[in-house]
Amino acid sequence: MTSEVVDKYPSRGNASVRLIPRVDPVVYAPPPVSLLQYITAEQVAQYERDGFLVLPEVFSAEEVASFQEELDLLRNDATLRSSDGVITEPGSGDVRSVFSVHTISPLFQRLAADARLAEVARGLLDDEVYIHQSRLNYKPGFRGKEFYWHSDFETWHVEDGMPSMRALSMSITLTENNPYNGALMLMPGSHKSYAVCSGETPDEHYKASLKKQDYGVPEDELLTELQARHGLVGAIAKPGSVIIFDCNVMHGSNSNITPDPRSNVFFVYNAISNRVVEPFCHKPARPEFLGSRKHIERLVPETVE
Ligand code: 6CS
Ligand code: FE
Repeated sequence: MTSEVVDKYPSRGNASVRLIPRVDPVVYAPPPVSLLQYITAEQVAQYERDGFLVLPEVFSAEEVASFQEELDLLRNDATLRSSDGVITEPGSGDVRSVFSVHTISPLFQRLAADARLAEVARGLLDDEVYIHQSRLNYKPGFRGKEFYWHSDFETWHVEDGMPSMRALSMSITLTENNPYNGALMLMPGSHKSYAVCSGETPDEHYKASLKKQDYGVPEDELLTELQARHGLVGAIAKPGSVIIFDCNVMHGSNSNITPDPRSNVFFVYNAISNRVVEPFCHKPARPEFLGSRKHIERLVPETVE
């Protein structure tokens, strides 16, 4: 008898569309003293309450310049461009995302393990961590399209088989994130409710959803209810800042019609004890570049000299 993992957060299919309470903690242990060099106890409390936190200008101008150089190299890499892990914008050939940058770029591999990120993730999740997913989102000027409202966890649970809400994203801003060029928008506190979505997950859904997501998107009335309860905040930040956000916080970002790109690199830290199982939509698992499955290795945080 195979030990079926209990689906704590059913969504899509015949699940009924509503908000259900989160049954998992947000912060899994009080911050150890070693964490306080990166994040204060007050900031941990704010993260627990809101489901996200902006740490301003964590990385130096020199570090940001090296990330931006890598961002341009990857965008202009002709071989990479033809791979499945590179997604272009709907309606133009502009690069929208490059996935799995922690496996294709030594620089971003080192950044994912940087203690300023990995130690904080280990502390908040109170476990060893591995990278579930990484990506560069370019949000280019003029033609960078929106990322509609969603909970990352709903997709990672249903389509990747992530059992519990014991994961978080760190988005490092590589350009200005201002109110006009498509900064991340979040509903503070929404991470404590799970928005059950409607619809049947299409086969190979990711081939469409990474350009424009139509499934795993909450119904209008749930989004209206969540905004009424929690309001809406823009994560406005200078380059080199870190936006930490819980896997289940409701977020999205608008299209960018300004000349200024809004480019961020994202690392998704998942607790080793929360490694993915079979997808809860009972369809074939998504490819490795979207969700680590075959290569799950504990991250060893590195301090930069
Ligand atoms: O499907 C995913 O995993 C991706 N989709 C979105 C809109 N955010 C999380 C992740 O990058
Ligand atoms: Fe997302």
